[in-house]
Amino acid sequence: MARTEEALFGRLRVLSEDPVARIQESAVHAPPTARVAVDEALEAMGLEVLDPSRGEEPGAPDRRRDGEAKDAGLDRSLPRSGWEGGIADMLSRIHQAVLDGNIDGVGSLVDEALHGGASAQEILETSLTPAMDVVGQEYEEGIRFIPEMLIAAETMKAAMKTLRPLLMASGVSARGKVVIGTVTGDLHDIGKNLVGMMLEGAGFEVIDLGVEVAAERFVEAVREHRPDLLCLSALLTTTMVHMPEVVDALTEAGVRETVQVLIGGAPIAEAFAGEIGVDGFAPDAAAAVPLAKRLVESSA
Ligand code: B12
Repeated sequence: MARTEEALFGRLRVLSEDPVARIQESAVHAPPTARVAVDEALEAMGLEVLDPSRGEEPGAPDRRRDGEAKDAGLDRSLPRSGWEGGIADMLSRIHQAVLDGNIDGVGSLVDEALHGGASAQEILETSLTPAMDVVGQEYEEGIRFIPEMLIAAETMKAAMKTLRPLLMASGVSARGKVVIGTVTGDLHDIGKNLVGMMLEGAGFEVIDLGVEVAAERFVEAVREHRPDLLCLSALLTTTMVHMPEVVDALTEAGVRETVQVLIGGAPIAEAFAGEIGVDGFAPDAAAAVPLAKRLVESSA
């Protein structure tokens, strides 16, 4: 793929040059605070974010993080002030933190809510999960774009760091277990990661096998983890053909009936899912969440 080849999705421009995808923001009119947060989420995924409106080149110093974030009042070392509005207000602030992508702030909000008397389950069910539903819905409606969805998913994950042990201790089980991976020969993982994050955000326990996962490895993981759902991703027309191999391997191993199989990726269409006998296809991460919920509920 040539260095000049560009793909525009949402408000991001991906400059696809091996070995790392370089993402360049197109002219986004977002405030500095939102830009810093989005950039951080993308960089956490190993992507270099460049802003052409500032003439940024690969390797240039990060002026936004050092300068504008402080100018915009985003000095993350400052403690957040408390509030007096009671549990309902705390829960609503956590909900809002996910919508705002407040990755750094959400942990202390969750801590304060727990100290204020909210239960982990209440925070999950009243604040976090509904916020992710809104994020998915807004993505479908074209109000949010991939970066905002990523950052909301990261915020949810940050909140779950505190909540997960409490939920496990209190016996609240995850919505279901998911094993996810990109099929053999395929290195693309941005979309797969996004699907994994959104499913995690929706309350699933997600086991990510990574990229270039061979059919036998998927079978092993199904035997080992006994997931409710197996998610397969492929971004190349040359690798989507490995999806039926996974289905065949599951059948041969006698575990096909124990798991719902959901597939996705840019070259995949609904008809292909029907042809290869999987249980579902979703075109994007937002659509994957309700489908995953339906599949898991229907098999319970
Ligand atoms: C970034 C990128 C890369 C990066 C990957 C970095 C990474 N860590 O992922 C790098 C530079 C490594 C790369 C390499 C290659 N790439 Co590339 N790449 C892209 C690019 C530009 C963006 C993909 C992306 O991340 N999109 C953003 C994410 C969010 O979207 P997504 O992946 O589609 O995922 C969404 C949905 O598809 C869905 N989804 C995805 N997986 C799953 C799974 C489930 C279960 C569900 C339900 C849904 C789901 O939900 C996701 C989120 O909403 C695309 C072009 C494009 N517009 O797609 C080309 C593209 C996919 N690459 C292409 C090619 C040809 C290659 C190379 C073969 C180039 C080469 N000659 O070396 C290599 C292959 C390497 C390999 N063995 O895999 C072609 C594929 C053509 C084809 N149809 O086969 C594309 C389409 C470019 C093009 N126009 O030709 N690539």
